[in-house]
Amino acid sequence: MKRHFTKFSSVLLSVSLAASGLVASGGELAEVMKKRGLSELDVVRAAKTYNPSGVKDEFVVFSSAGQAGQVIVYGVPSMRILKYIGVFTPEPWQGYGFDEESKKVLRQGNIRGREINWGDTHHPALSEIDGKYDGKWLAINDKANPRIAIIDLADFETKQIVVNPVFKSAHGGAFFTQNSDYIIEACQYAAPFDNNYHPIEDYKEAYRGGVTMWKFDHKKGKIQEKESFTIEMPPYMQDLSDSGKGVSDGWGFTNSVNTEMYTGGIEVGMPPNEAGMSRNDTDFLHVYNWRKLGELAKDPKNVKIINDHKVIPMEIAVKNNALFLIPEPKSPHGVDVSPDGEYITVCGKLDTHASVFKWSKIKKLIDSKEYAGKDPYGIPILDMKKSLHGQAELGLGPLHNQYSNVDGEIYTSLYVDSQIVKWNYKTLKVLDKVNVHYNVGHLCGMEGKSADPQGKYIISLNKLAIDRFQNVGPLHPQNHQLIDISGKKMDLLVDMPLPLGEPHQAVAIRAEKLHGHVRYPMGTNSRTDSIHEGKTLAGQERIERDGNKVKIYATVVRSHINPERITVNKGDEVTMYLTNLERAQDEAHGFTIGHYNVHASLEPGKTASIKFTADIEGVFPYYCTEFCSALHLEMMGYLMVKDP
Ligand code: CUK
Ligand code: CUA
Repeated sequence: MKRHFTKFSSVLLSVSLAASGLVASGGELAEVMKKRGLSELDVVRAAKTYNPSGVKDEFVVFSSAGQAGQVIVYGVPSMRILKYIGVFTPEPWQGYGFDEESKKVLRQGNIRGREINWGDTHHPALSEIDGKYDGKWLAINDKANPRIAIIDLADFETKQIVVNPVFKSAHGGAFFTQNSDYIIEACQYAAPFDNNYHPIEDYKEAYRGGVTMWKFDHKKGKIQEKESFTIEMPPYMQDLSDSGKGVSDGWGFTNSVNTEMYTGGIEVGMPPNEAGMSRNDTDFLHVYNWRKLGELAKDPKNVKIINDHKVIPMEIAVKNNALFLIPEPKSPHGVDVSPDGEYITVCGKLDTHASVFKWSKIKKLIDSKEYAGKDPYGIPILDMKKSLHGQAELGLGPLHNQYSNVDGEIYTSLYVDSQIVKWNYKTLKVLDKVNVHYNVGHLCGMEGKSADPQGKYIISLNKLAIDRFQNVGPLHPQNHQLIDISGKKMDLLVDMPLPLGEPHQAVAIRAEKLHGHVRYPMGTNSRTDSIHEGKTLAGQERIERDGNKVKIYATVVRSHINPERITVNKGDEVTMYLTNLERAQDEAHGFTIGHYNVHASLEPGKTASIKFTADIEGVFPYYCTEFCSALHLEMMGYLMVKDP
């Protein structure tokens, strides 16, 4: 049953409490309000976010977990955390990094033979069809080690990690194109595309930026590395990006930060001690025709192969009228394309204005080859004024934008002012501002960057929490604040501490679009979605030995682990396949053997395996790690390791 408290009403409250067997009078509510020091407005706000037991949320948010390298899932409006998803960092609850199947996924993220056990996640993105979220796949980038991970929203597990073969860092991803043909990942800090040493003095010649277009197979949910390509760009520190949609479908837009090409200490071609990276009043918005470039990349004549990866040189992109620059206010953060694809809003954090570019104006300049000049690399520059629809003065430190279901309505975060501003990108009028606590980075609308924004709420992803929560030491949780945008004035409803890394960006989807499974087909390897070679049914449990290799085919079901005794010789290489025979919803078991640093989470139907060398002698209890039934503690056995 869904209950809506739109207005404080003691009559309604006492009726519904009476229905649950509790009796509350208006007097009791007044007493609680008095005791807790709540105003009537507080109670209304609480009622707008409160979910009675069993009631679910209207929206689901996928938030980056920053330096934790994970994804955080929570519901709106309740702001209840539902899950952490292991992505670039091992996560023991899910067995992620502790069973063999997930280790294989994590190892896809090895770079030049090195295992990397963390990530700096920034921008999650939901897969799209016609620019609308379809609830199938989630992609997220790692800025520190330029990688993209793909999470399957059928089971909320990470299925693939790809390493960018030419970038050395990547901040401007992940962004799906409107039919999920590609995922955009822009480089950040320019570096040589090859893996060799090049002195910083060679910055202009040997260092490069760019945008990688990862080819995405939407059906399989897999990035196709061989069909992906990178568009070479000058060493301008390309940054946040967005894909065109609707009228601008086929094009991509990427900001840049350091068109001065300042390199710190030694400034290339410039006298030292200048203001460095923000000396110029403008940086460049990169505009590129990824669809055309994707066609060009199929012909070997048009690409350089670097680290086994296709790179389209700048000259080729320019020659084919597929790469342009437009001056934009310096040090920009977000570039956000409107739901219809016609307006492109850029916020430069050192400028108080938001700049709204108009696609039809840009397209006209491109089609008529009307250029204002060329950059040092020969890329045509389009006139800023002629590309602009207009600018709006918003406040200090505008960063990112989200859209709502009202035509022309846009919401922008103001980092320095610690505010969210609501304005209209067509009329360029500011409509409302609300204070947030404190220093907002990204903001998250409900499907707020899709072709079909839902309105209703904005979440402010604040960089600082300062005094909002209980002091838990010098490292504070971050603060996500839920704002009701359904009225004329914005109303800040509630704070939620986010205690797992810095959630740079979050994306929200209508909950009804998600169709998570509750069980796997029996014997499934969840990381590959195929039947596991170690699938074991009841009665098939066995121990096989081949020399010093021991394979155990085991089952788990309430309330036994079968087999219950395993004896091996010291030095044996042990692989244990575990199949959860349960079909009941939520009947997960876990499995571990003490001292061997292994753990598997076994959801109904899943087969996972653990592998180790039995190099220490002794008796090691193994047991189920999920409290699964009244006989949970009895779900155990012994691994006996003897010196032969
Ligand atoms: S972001 Cu990642 S550091 Cu997306 Cu605003 Cu600034
Ligand atoms: Cu199975 Cu506890």
